Amino acid sequence: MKIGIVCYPTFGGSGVVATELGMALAAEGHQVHFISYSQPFRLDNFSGNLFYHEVPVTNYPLFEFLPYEISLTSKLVDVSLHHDLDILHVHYAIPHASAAYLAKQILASRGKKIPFITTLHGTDITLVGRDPSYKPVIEFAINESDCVTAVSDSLRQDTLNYFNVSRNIEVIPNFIDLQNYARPSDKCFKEVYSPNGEFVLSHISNFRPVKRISDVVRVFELVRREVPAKLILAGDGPERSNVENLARELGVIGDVIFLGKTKAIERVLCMSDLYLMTSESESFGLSALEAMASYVPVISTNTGGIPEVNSNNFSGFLSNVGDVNDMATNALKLLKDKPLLEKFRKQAREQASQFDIGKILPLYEEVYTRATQS
Ligand code: GMT
Repeated sequence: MKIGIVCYPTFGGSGVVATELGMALAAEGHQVHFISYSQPFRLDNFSGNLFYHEVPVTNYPLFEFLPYEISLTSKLVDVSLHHDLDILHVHYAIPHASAAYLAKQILASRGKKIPFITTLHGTDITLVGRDPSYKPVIEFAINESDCVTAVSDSLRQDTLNYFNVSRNIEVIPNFIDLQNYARPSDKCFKEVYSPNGEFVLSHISNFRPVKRISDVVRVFELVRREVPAKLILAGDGPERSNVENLARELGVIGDVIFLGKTKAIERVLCMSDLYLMTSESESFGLSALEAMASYVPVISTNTGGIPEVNSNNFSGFLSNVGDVNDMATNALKLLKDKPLLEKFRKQAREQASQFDIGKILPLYEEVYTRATQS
């Protein structure tokens, strides 16, 4: 099949999932065309059936805001026609679903029929999409999609609650390629950050308020009162300086390592003993799944789709949003009991294996087949 995949190229779960999906589809023999405004950061595979088309957003002195959606639509029309695509798969509804809808109409006027799949990822529904300045367009584009998927049942429910959606939403969970995540070993170079064998706790995100990273630091401070520990924070974003200030105020800055944006996610997880996810809202929590695949138990909140990923008292523990005392108690329960930590490490990996790409890829292929045949 010839598949056009639209995604945001930046650091963020939706772009990661779209890119990994595209690369896996290409490995299965499909021809995959990525369409994005810059090269997706995880797109590092070369193969004869992988292509990348950049959306050039042209500026003009008249424009105060760049017309990204129009440029994207034109690129979708162009690539669909010239590469004779069978299907478009857009990740993140805003504005990708509405651009795909318009491209589909334009292509129909030129005699080419092409269905489009919309995958909802989270903030496109729970934060941004609900805003009245986007809602009517997003609602319409969801209803007009040939197939709609959501990355968790929680996100499916949120979509039905917030929007007037008349069509079926299928849940296809996010995935990881288990073989890319290794069991912690000497090759992790853990001693670089933990020279005296301190426990390593980690968190990876885009440092947006929804992640509540100050809670990560508060949990860490409570843990470090009782056991020697280091905290690795990977990523960057609007909350970074608040988080640094809090770490200074709490007197833990010397044990917190700010890595900034990094592609070396596997390396960070490889040296981690526990992963912290303190989000206020999370449709899935891809980084928690990546941690579990790396044998790292997850101490998380119980919001949104996280309970569908992190199994309480098995792959980690779940607490109410903001309950840093409970999260610290759970972390210490594992860190103070070596056999229990080891048991949870194995269970985390076992839980992650349910989301291996080998199980999820056929679900997307089945959706594509159905959409192109109807
Ligand atoms: O979490 C973010 O801030 C990034 C966002 C995105 O659009 O890339 O992540 C969303 O999609 C991920 C992939 O499906 C999910 O794992 C995240 O849970 C979801 N984020 C939220 O719902 C806040």
